[in-house]
Amino acid sequence: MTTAITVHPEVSEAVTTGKPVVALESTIISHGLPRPENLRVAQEVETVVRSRGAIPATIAVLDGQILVGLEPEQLAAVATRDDILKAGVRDLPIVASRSGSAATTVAATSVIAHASGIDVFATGGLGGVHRQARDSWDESADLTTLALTPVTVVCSGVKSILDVGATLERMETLNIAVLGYRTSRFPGFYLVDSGHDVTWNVDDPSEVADIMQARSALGLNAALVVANPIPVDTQLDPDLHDTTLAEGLSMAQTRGIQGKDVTPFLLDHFHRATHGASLSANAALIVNNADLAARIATARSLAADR
Ligand code: PSU
Ligand code: MN
Repeated sequence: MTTAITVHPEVSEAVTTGKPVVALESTIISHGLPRPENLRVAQEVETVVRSRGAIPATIAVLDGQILVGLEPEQLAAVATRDDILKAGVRDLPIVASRSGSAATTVAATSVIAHASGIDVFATGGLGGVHRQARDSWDESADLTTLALTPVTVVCSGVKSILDVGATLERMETLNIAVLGYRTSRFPGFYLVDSGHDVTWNVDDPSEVADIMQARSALGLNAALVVANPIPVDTQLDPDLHDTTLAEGLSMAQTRGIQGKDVTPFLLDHFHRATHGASLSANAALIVNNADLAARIATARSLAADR
C-alpha cells in the first residue's frame, strides 16, 4: 500500500516532528455504537486526546481513500452514512479499489496506523476467540494481525461476548504481551474484571513507554496490549451483564448470525436489552482508553527526545 494512505496534514506534521499521536478505530463508531450517540462518542474521544496535548487520528476509508485523521464532516460521515462497511485487513484493498467506504476494525486500524508511523492506538475491546469457536472457528483477525503489528493498543481487555480465557491463551501463543493498567486482573470490557489474571501490570504511562522502547530495541513485531479497566462506577451490573449475554448468544444462534456480523449483533443486543446501560459503559471505557493512550503517546514522545 505505497500510495494508498492519505494522512491528514496535522497528523503527518505531528508524526514527522515526534509529537504524540493517538490512532483511533472507526468500527466502534459505525458498527459498535448506535446513532446518534456514536458520533457524540467519536467526537468526545478526539476531544479527550487533544485535551492531553496529543493529536487524534481516527482511521477510516471514505470513497476509496484510506484516511488517517478525519475532518469533522468525515467523522460525521462514518457515523451517519448507510454505506459504511466493516473492513478488516483483507477487505482494505478491495474497498479502496472499488471506491467504497468502510470503518476499520482493530486489525485494519493497527496496520494502517503502523504504516503511517503511529504506534499508540485506543479502542474499546479487542476481538478474539468466540465462545462457539470449537465449532465455528470464529477467531477475530485482530489477534493474528496484532501478532505482527508493533503498535501499543489501549483497550478494556477483549469484548466480554468472547471466550476470554481462550483469547488470553491465543495472545500468549501469538507473543502479544498484556499489561494490566493498575490492575492484576484482566478487564472484562463492560466489567472491571473478566475473572482472569494478567501476568504483568504497570502503574504509569512512562512504564509503558519504556517497554515500547525495549520492544523496539529488540526488533519485536508483536503488539503490546495495555488492558485498562472501565472506571468501576461506570461498569455494567455484573448480573445484568451475564443475563443479557446469555440471551444475546442464544438469539444469535437461533437467527443464524455468523462471521463479521456476530460482534455487531451482540453489541446491539446489549445496547437494546440494557436500555442504554451498556451504551454508557461502552462510551465511558472508550473515552477512558483514549485518555490513557494520549498519556502513553506523550510519555513515548518525551522518551524519544532523550
Ligand atoms: N470495541 C468496541 N466496539 C467494537 C469493536 C471493538 O468497543 O465494535 C470492533 C473492533 O473494530 C474489533 C471488531 O476489531 O469489533 C472485532 O470484530 P470481529 O469479532 O468480527 O473480528
Ligand atoms: Mn469473527
